[in-house]
Amino acid sequence: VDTTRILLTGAAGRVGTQLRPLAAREGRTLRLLDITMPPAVEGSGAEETVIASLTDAEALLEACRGVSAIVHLGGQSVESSLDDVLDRNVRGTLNLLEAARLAGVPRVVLASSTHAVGFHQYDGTPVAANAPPRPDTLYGWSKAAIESAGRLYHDRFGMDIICLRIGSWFPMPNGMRGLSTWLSPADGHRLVEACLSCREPGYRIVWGVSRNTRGWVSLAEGEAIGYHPLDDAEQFAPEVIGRCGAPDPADPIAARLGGAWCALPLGRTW
Ligand code: 15L
Repeated sequence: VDTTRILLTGAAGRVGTQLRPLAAREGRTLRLLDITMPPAVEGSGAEETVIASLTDAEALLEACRGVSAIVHLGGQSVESSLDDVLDRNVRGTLNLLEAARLAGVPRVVLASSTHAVGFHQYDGTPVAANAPPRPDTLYGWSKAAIESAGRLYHDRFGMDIICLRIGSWFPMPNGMRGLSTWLSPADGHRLVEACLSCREPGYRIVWGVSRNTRGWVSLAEGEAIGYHPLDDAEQFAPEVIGRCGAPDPADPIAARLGGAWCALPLGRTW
């Protein structure tokens, strides 16, 4: 599978910036797309930069030309107004998928989120990667919409589309919930490489989490495409529990995959 030129949207964002040096390799060019200039990052490899918005169909088509795959991280990454999530996530992703189709890009990896399924509850059985949408916010709903936009482009045009239900991609787990939802940057990179290099994935949804002792979700779907996570948030448990206190088993919100997001005011801007 050709991975020599990859378009990375949202390249100036937190996750994009972490991914760039990890995804650098001999013979590969990352084409970075964002609305702001991505920062210089030590260890990054061959890169091209496109400053463009996901609302600019013409610029997206140009950006898609000559790439073998797209890793789509761009858009709104937390709860916001309906207009924001519609423009940045729903329209933005549809614009990108259409540009990919027109340019003949065969594979698109879409960043979805736990918040597309945030109301699911862990009951001791790992939650499947294709559990039906149960969004916890307008943001989560827009991620569910992105997943089904990918399905549309797969079913209509045969494009390979892999949706990643990313947990918490941070250098360290962000609080108690993070002990279950953490995706280490190294595992995030492993996941992206598996998505880029697996053969004939078709349409699929995969969890983006590490091999967490307190994990809630199924790793089987990721293993099926060659994603074998190596990190475990448990190494941070003493520090996190010391800081946040022991989990309350009776807390109805804590058992939901989306955690506190299940109780956020809808459409709240940060
Ligand atoms: C997300 O979807 C967000 O993009 C990210 O900022 C985190 O909040 C993450 O979920 C999470 O649930 O930890």
